[in-house]
Amino acid sequence: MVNNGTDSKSKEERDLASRIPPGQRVTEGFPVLHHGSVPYYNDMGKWNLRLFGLVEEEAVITYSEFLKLPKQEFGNDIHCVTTWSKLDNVWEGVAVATIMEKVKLKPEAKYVMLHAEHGWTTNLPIEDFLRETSFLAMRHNGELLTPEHGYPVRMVVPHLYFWKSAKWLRGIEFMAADKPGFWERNGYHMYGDPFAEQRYDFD
Ligand SMILES: Nc1nc2c(c(=O)[nH]1)N[C@H]1C(S)=C(S)[C@@H](COP(=O)(O)O)O[C@H]1N2
Ligand SMILES: [Mo]
Repeated sequence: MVNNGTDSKSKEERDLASRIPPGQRVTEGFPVLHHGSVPYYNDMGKWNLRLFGLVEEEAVITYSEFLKLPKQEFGNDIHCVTTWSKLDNVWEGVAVATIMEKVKLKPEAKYVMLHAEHGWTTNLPIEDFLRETSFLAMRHNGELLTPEHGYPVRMVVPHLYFWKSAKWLRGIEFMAADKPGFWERNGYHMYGDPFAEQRYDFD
């Protein structure tokens, strides 16, 4: 038999390798990365999540309403554009479909802008936001999100680089046309597929 270099690897090793996008290294830690400062909340009565833009009627979900929404378990592999990947994360949160029961989309809605605390934003196509695997997380690996990782609610979009997973999520805006968010205005790719290495787009 010709040795093609994979013979010595078990199926398990190959399956694992296929989950790691080109140019990524697996880390056991959970690095913290963001622009600006971590928001601290002392009055959750002031927190809400606003769904706005191309919807029939805007919706505002308060923290106590959000806590009552049905929660599900989700899994993902994190791929950060700065080349670290963290595999097998277990999250608890709210499915995007559950959130979308609060609004009726206008047919022109084709893109989403996620708005975080302090005006930070990130953009993605609406079908990527609506994907069954995308969710709004409250817990990571059994623990409540820490302030550094996005407490109380962060977006997680498993199939895109992790910068699309807005921490401290406060708003979901539905738009007709694509528009760059914070990092996208600063040279990051408009879409960010880790398997296609869509890291930066400086053209
Ligand atoms: N609100 C907000 N969310 C953000 C960011 C940010 O600067 N602000 N950075 C993004 C980037 S670049 C990455 S890699 C991940 C890091 O998440 P972590 O700190 O939980 O690892 O958050 C993303 N979400
Ligand atoms: Mo990042």
